[in-house]
Formats: sequence, structure tokens, C-alpha cells
Amino acid sequence: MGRAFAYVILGGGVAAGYAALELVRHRNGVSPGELCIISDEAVAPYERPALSKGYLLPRGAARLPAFHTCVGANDELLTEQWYKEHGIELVLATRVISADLRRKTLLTDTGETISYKTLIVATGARALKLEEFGVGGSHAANVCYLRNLEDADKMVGVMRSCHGGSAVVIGGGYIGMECAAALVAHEIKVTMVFPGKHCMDRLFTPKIAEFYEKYYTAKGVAFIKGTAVTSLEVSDGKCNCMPQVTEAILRDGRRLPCDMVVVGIGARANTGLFDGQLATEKRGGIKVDARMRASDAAVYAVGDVAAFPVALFGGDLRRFEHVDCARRTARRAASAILQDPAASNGDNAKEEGFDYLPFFYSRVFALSWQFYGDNAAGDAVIHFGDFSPGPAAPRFGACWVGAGGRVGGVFLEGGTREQSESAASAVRRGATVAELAGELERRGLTFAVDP
Ligand code: FAD
Ligand code: NAD
Ligand code: ISD
Repeated sequence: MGRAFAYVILGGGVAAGYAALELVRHRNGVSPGELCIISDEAVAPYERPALSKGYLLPRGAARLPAFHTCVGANDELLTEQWYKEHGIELVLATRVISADLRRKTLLTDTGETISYKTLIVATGARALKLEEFGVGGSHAANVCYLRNLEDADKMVGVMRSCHGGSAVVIGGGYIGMECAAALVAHEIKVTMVFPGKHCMDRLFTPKIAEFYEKYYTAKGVAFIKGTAVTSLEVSDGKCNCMPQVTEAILRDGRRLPCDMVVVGIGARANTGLFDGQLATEKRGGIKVDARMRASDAAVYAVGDVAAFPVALFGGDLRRFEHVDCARRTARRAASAILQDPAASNGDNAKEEGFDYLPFFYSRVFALSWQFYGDNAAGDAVIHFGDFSPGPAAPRFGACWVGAGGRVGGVFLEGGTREQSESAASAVRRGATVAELAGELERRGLTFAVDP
């Protein structure tokens, strides 16, 4: 059996929702029956960031339908009903198991062949498993990953059963930091273990990390850095119980008894369906041009899975695992597919890349940070503001200095909307550090260069 569509979006996450809305809203639009979304998740696209924040709260937690896309961008809430009303075929709880780009067909795990004229690949990324690092135990009832709603439901259940107990968090990145905050809110004692010298080592400087580690320590979180969990002690699941982890064992032999484990050890782009069919980037994304078009002209890739040329970085190929990028690349591909002249990004789009300013953020406890630009820019980082752990509402930041003393990247903790706008604008226009300092000072953030 088979069905045919003009447009198929493969994947039903953030990028899928934003692409669908853009396709519907575009002045050339899509007609009912033309668009299909295939997702192995059981629900319509939603704002994934909610899973590690509002969803995990002990009280007043966020639940669907409140965080379907595109509410994260203060836009319309796309419920299943919305897809129905717009004649969009939402094929849920269905996994695509193979893709034949020559025939323009996708085969699903229900045995259906779905064909397309244009395919948007929005398969996102998957959480790396402990087993990929030689550690067993992911199957245990109290080991939690966090990528989708099912994972989040499991984590909520496990946290509720561990109130007053202890957790080991493996990994000191985004998932580790955000989940540790949620565990503290559930009154669970947390020990974080990761191999780096400090938390969030892909982005934070040691000085920024020191602030957050002190803040977490004051909340009762313990850090064990520069080492790894080499095995998990798993009970054998007697009496019809599921196996449970009882201890995490570190490389140096230390044993950490625990009631639950949360794992956040990185993600990999889901590109496997296209191995040998699409050009890929060496760090794992599907290579696309400034219009998000892949090496096969009928295929576009968006979100976590896409490595695209960034105009701001002279056309360097980059792949980001962040929601703002998913939203913008999705809209970009949708406009390009329907040939909106505005999507051409100017005459030099092909050469210079997509006009995109990288933006990352996180919210934990009462803290909230944003980052704009490139933290690989230049060598020098200037820290400013008050890094002492004392103030209830800390306000500080860091500026990565790029070529010619220009602002390459800016980090702000506790920044106001105006300060964030100054930061974003400084990176975008390549302002000097002095210009940024002046602007932030005028907007109430003292920019004192470190001694
Ligand atoms: P996804 O949203 O992951 O969607 C991919 C979809 O494709 C999923 O529905 C998946 O099930 C489906 N799929 C994959 N393969 C197949 C297949 N073969 N067949 C059918 N369906 C398939 N970013 C931020 O900037 N800020 C945050 O605060 C933030 N918080 C996050 C919190 C969590 C818990 C996680 C996991 C990520 C967070 N991110 C955050 C990252 C952000 O959510 C991702 O960058 C974004 O979701 C990427 O969108 P996407 O559509 O590319 O991928
Ligand atoms: P990450 O790359 O942010 O962090 C991985 C962490 O695991 C690092 O601290 C790393 O040192 C550590 N690590 C690597 N191998 C390890 C090992 N064998 N043992 C112990 N630690 C190990 O990845 P993540 O935190 O798992 O996040 C997964 C995805 O979710 C990413 O795409 C991320 O961007 C996304 N996410 C983003 C946000 C946000 O932007 N606020 C929030 C949550 C999740
Ligand atoms: O997607 C990301 C992310 O989370 C970062 O910290 O890109 C950056 C790079 O890893 C560093 O610029």
C-alpha cells in the first residue's frame, strides 16, 4: 500500500511544527492533502525544551497540549486539530525505517510506502547511550534519559518515587545541569559526574562554570569532575520487579549509592536513513546549502540534523542542537521550497550562507542565561559584571573577542531584554568590544574588564 504527497516532513519535533506553520502561512501555501508529517512520537510536534524545565516541576508542571509548537515563539498553538483543519496528514507513532531517494519513497514500520515530491528531513538527534561508552544499565527502571515525552514521563515517575533519596547525574552538559535543578526541586540529593574540568565545557569558560557550580553546590549538589562512571550496579529484578541501579561505580573505584540515575552524555544527529544517499558533514550532519537544500535537490534538512553555511562565519558549515536554530532553519526551508524571494537571503546567499545568529539559552533555578554568536571566536574572553555567588539576581557576562577586536560571542546571565538585544546586535554587526561595553553600561550593566 502507499500514499503520495507533494511535501513530506520526516520527523515530528520542533522543526516539523515550524515548517508546517510556515508552509501553511506562506502566500503560495499548501493545499489540503499535499502535506504529510511522519513521526515516531505519539503526539503532534511540541516545544522540546519544556521537557527539561516546566515538565519536570514538582508543582504546576507544564503538560500538553499547552506546549505544542509554535508557542515557544509566541505563535499559534498547533494541536492535532489544527493539522486536521489544514488538511495535513499527521502520521504519528510511525517510524520511517528506510528511505529511497532515487525513487522518492519512504518505507514505514507499518509497511506503508509514502512518496514525496519534496522531502524535509527533520529527524533531530538521539541521546547517546551509556552502552556506547561500554557501560551497561540503560534498561534499568530507575535510569533516565531525556529526549522525548516518553522519557520525560518516566523521569517524572522515577523522581516521584525517589523523594528524599539520591540521584547520580552522568554528564555535565545541558541535560545534566537542567535535570539536576529539577531533581533538587523534587528534594532529591544530586551528585553530578562528568569527565571535563568543569560543567558545560562546550560553552562556558572556567570562570562562568565556577559561578554555576558554586550556585549548585549551595543547593546541595555535589560535583565529581574529571572522571567517568565505568559501571552501574544493577539489581537482578527478582519478584517480577524491573532491574534497578543501586550504585554507580567510578573509574577510581569509588562507589556512589543512588536511588536513580539521569544520563545526559551528548546527542547524535539522526542521519542514518540517508547514509550513502546524501552528502554529510564530518561532524555528523546532513550538508545543506543556504536554503537548507541537501545534495539531492528534492531533499531539504532542518534543525539538529542540518549542517548549513552560516553567513556570519563567512559561510562555514555549522550544525546546532538548539531550538532557535530548529525554528529558523525550518521556516527558511519552507519559504525556499515555496520559492519566496525573501528566502533567497540576498543575491549572494549561495556563497555566504544563511543569515543566522546562533542563539543558545538555559533556565535553571532562578537563573537564566543567553549566548549569542560563536564561542570559538578568537582567544580572549572578557568577563564583566558581578560573579560573586551572593546576589539573589546575579547579572554578569562574558564577551568573546574575535578578529580585529570585534565582538564574536556574548554570554549574559540575568540580562534584561534590552541588554540581550545589545548583545545580539553587537555580534551581528561586528561591533567593537568598546562599543558593546558602552551600550551595556547605558543599559545598566557595568562592563569592567577583569584585572
Ligand atoms: P527534534 O525536536 O528532536 O525532532 C525530531 C523528530 O523526529 C522527533 O519527533 C523524532 O522522534 C522524529 N524522528 C526521528 N527519526 C525518525 C524516523 N526514522 N521516523 C519517524 N520519526 C523520526 N534547545 C534550546 O535552545 N533551549 C533549550 O532550553 C532546550 N532544551 C532542551 C531540552 C531537552 C530535554 C532536549 C532533548 C533538547 C533541548 N533543546 C533545547 C534542544 C532542542 O530541543 C532541539 O535543538 C530541537 O528540538 C531540534 O529540533 P528538531 O526538529 O531538529 O529535532
Ligand atoms: P551535552 O553535549 O550538552 O553534554 C554532554 C555532557 O556529557 C558533557 O558534560 C560531557 O563532558 C559529558 N560526557 C560525555 N561523555 C561522557 C561519559 N562517557 N560519561 C560521563 N559524561 C560524559 O549533551 P546533553 O547534555 O546530553 O544534551 C543533549 C542534547 O540536548 C544536546 O543536543 C543539547 O543541545 C540539547 N539540550 C539543550 C538544552 C538547551 O539548549 N538549554 C537543554 C537540554 C538539552
Ligand atoms: O550546539 C551547540 C552548543 O550546544 C554549543 O555549546 O554549539 C555550541 C558549540 O558546541 C560550541 O560553539
